[in-house]
Amino acid sequence: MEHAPSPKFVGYRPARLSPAESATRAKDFFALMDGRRSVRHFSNEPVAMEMIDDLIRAASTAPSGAHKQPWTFCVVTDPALKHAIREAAEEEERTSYGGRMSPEWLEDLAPLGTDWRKEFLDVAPCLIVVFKRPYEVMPDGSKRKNYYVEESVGIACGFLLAAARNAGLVTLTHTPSPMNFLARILGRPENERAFLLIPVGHPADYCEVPDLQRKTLHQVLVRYGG
Ligand code: IYR
Repeated sequence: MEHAPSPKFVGYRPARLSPAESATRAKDFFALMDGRRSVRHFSNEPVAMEMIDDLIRAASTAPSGAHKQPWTFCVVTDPALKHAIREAAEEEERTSYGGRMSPEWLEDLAPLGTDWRKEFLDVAPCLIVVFKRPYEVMPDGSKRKNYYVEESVGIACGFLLAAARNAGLVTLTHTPSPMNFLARILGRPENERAFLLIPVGHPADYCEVPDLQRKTLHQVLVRYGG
C-alpha cells in the first residue's frame, strides 16, 4: 500500500474588508452579474487572446474534487474549425429540434426563440470548448479516476462566465446534444468528454435577448435562523 504524501500547509490571510466595503462589493457584484445575459447574436469583432487566457486562468482557480482540476479549455478561433463545429452542431440540432426533444421541452424553449441554426458558431470570434476529464491516464498507462467531475467543471464554467462578464464580454452556454463531435473535431484524448461550448465575444449591434424575469430572492431563498 502506497502512503499518501504528508500534507503541507501555508498560512492564508486574505485581506479583511470593512463591513461597509464588504457590503458595497456584494451589491456591486450582484449588479454586475445581474447584467449578464446569454447572447446568441455576436459581432465578429476579435477579442484579445491575452484576455481569453486570463478568463481561463480565472476559471481554473475553481475548487475541484481532491484538487484534480479535471478540465481542459480549448480555445477555437480558426475560422475553418469554427465552421466545422457549426456544421456538426447544426446536424445534431436539426435532429433534436426535429423530434429528439420532447414537445414539453420545445414548449419550454419557445420563449428563448432558439432553433437548430447556430450562426453564432461562425460569427463569434472565439469558441471555448470545455472538456471534463473523468479520469487521468498515468505514465504507466493506468487510469486514475477524478472526483466530483460534473460539480468541479460546472463551477469552473461559472467562474469563466463571471470572468467574461467582468471583462465586458458576452457569452453563451451552448449545449449541442450529443456533444461527442467536439472531441472528434478537436482531436481530444480519450479521457476528455465535451462539457460545454461557450462562444465568447461582443454582442452584434442588432443583438436582442428574450425579455426574461429572474426568480425573486424569496423564490430561491429559505432561511433557517438569523
Ligand atoms: N441544445 C439546444 C437546445 C437548448 C436546450 C436548452 I435546456 C436551452 O436552455 C437552450 C437550448 C440549443 O442549444 O439550441
